Amino acid sequence: MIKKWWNDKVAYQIYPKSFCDTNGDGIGDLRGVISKLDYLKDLGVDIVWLSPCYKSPLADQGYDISDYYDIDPRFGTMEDMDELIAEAKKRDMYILMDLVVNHCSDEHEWFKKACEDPDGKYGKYFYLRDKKEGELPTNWRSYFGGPVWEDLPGTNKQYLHVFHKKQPDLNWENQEVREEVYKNINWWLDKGLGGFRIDAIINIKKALPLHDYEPDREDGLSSIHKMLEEATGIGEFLSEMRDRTFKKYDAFSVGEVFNEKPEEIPDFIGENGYFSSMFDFNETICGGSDKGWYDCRKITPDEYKKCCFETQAKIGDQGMVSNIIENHDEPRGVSRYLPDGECTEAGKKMLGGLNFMLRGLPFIYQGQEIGMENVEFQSIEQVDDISTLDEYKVALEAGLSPEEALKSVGRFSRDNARTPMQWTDGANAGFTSGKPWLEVNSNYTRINAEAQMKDPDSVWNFYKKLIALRKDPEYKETVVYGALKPVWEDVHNLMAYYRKGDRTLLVVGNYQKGPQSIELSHGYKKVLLNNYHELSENGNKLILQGYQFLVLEV
Ligand code: TEU
Ligand code: CA
Repeated sequence: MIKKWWNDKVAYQIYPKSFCDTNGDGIGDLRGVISKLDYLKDLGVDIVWLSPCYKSPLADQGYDISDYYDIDPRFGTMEDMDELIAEAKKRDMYILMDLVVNHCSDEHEWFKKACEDPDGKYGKYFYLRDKKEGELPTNWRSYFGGPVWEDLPGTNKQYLHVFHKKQPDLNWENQEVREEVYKNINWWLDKGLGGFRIDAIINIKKALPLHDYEPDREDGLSSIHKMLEEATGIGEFLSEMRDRTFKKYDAFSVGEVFNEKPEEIPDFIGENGYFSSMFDFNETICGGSDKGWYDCRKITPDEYKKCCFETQAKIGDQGMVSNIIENHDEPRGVSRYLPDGECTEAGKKMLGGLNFMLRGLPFIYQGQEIGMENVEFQSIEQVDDISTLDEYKVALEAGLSPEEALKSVGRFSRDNARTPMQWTDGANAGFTSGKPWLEVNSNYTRINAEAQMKDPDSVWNFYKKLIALRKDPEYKETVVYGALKPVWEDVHNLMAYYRKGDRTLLVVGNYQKGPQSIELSHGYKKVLLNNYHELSENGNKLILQGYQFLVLEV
């Protein structure tokens, strides 16, 4: 495989609104990110992905952009952004921005011009259809609930929005739209970005002509996924974008790609793939339900293992997947993937280690490095996330009581990952001197970065060791490029795999509270990582304690 500059790097996702507030307005900002670059460097982070901070009404927390060439004043100024890029560069770090181009904001000038003249140039930037009383152009359900068609203000037309109604879909079939996107990407790359995370990109290709699908709920609507499964030809857009932008700058691009087919992997992330990488969402999809979050279930350790190994087998050495346990759209990984009541320090380190040591690029989401956990919502009033509020309604309509609905939907709420970063045990966890835009998780006195940086046995220090191992000259070739080979796959609550390069490493996690032993017929050479202080052995048998995690050179 041709080696790329980003292969051996470690990435970190920042959700700016909840990361660090420096002007007391309760909203995280770019100056806050700049102030924490040394914290990230100390941890060992190389690449920083910023969730959107462009001008936006924040209807979907910035994933609804009203000016792709400017920073929203809530987050700071373009000068702050330029300073952040420069300060990162001084530290050999790279900044990725979020490329959100399936849709823009309904407050973008393009959309305003489309309302003024729906038959003119900018009307063609969107999907518009003549309004017909009592019927919709298509019966698709928005990701955020309800139909995907909304009246175009001041006209007799309707416009398509697969997400929120304040996020009108851009018409990628229109070459002029694509040119606008490429121009913006290159403008940002010329400013020194390391690349982009590519938002919701599978949605840009609609199955044409637009048509209805079999309704799958009482509301008579059908999931967008039915349309996406039928859409063909996205490769034309993605290869054009690659050739017109990323490739020219050797930029890193990581796609938010769902339900790609195995035969498409080389096209997506191969040597000349549309993107450098794409995220593994297999674990997040497992246990899901078309009915809604209320009907989703927590997956078991054996399912978690199966999902990880399925992705690894699908990708093989065709490219580099990006591995996560959480992000700004998902609940906290340690609350989701560790059995209820067993969200322990040892478990958090084991989960982090098992994911981190997989083949691919590790992405740490802000707070994951200190083991931040889900929120215990007491009332729906505490919830900000539009997706959660919609899913709560779906749960009530399905007959759950308000308490049951909040509890069942709260487990999967995106707000679990959007509560402010917990820096200290001081007021507002050191996130802001003002009133935080979203309540701080009340467990910040127990879980915060300041305390963990001082504690050699903390989750934070364990992540620091994981990152150091990835960069260790003796082992980095194996950790970065080594083949992954599952072992003891059928053993219950045990996740173990070899990484085989110029060295051979055995990564093993005892994914349960009770002990279990493994037998190493050839023994081992060295313990490289252990989330316990000791390792009990009996000949070639290793007796693993609850949630014990090891990396052994064998
Ligand atoms: O998410 C795309 C996506 O697949 C969402 O529908 C996701 O499944 C949903 O957030 C779950 O509730 C991207 C961004 O990551 C997300 O934050 C945005 O809301 C969305 O696109 C629209 O830009
Ligand atoms: Ca602020």
